[in-house]
Amino acid sequence: DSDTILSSLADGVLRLTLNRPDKLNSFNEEMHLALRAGFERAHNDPEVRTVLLTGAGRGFCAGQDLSDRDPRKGVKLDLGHTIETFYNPLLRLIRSLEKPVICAVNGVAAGAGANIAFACDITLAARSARFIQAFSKIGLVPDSGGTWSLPRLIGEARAKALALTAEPLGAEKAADWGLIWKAVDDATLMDEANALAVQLAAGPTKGLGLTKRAIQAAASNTFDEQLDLERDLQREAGASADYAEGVVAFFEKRKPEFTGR
Ligand code: T3D
Repeated sequence: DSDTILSSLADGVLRLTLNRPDKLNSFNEEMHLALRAGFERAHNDPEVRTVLLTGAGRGFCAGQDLSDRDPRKGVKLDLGHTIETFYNPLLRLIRSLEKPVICAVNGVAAGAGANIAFACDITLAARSARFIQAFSKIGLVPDSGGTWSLPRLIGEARAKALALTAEPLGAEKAADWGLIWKAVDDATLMDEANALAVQLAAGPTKGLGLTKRAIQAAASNTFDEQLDLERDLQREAGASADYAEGVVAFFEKRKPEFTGR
């Protein structure tokens, strides 16, 4: 069924909701393809100026649907192939999208579900949500960029402990440690996430996208390379219509009306 991802566009925000609540929104191939299609649309459709990703029901995402992985059903898979075919393209789409990706973690985020949340640009979580590197419980290795993002965001000691023990991490602590932007009351999560998404979608999309690119590039650049990159990206941002509008609005003492170009 094609309802595994609910998708709607309003106010420049493409809302993508993981929608397999009976399975805590764990991934099967169909949901992978539908989510990928959503992010591909975000890349290609200029009407989309921010993506808001969340989950339906009580969980955000429990990672891979393990019912597709039951060896008792005679299933024998090359997991490297499924990572290459499904998870890696999704993570690349999220990171390379030059528009803000907001994630509203409405409940438990386990396995790939947790690491997808950490790959988004701004992640808010309901206070009751928890993040679990569930991989080690079933003999697997963190994927979806987890071995890259965890040590960078929280350092090797915490990254290793989370990954090796699969101990659940509450939303507050995830925010204190810098894994996510903030933990908010369960009742206000979606209002806050929506308001932030609408605010960013009305922003200077070009400049926001270049900002995302610059910050991500810092992970592998030297200081000098980063200074050069800032020069190049500032040149590009400075040629945008939104920069002109921003400066004129400043002098006219009014709110800028950005068009995203
Ligand atoms: O295979 C590859 O392609 C490699 C890629 C791997 C990527 C990965 O993400 S590997 C990690 C896979 N995920 C997990 O190992 C997490 C498994 N789930 C859990 O550990 C727990 O469900 C949670 C900690 C996430 C939540 O616990 P709890 O107690 O809140 O809920 P629950 O009762 O365990 O789950 C509720 C239902 O969802 C339940 O179904 P039922 O009994 O009511 O019919 C449960 O079976 C189902 N469910 C939860 N997670 C999954 C799942 N069904 C299939 N796959 C799941 N991952």
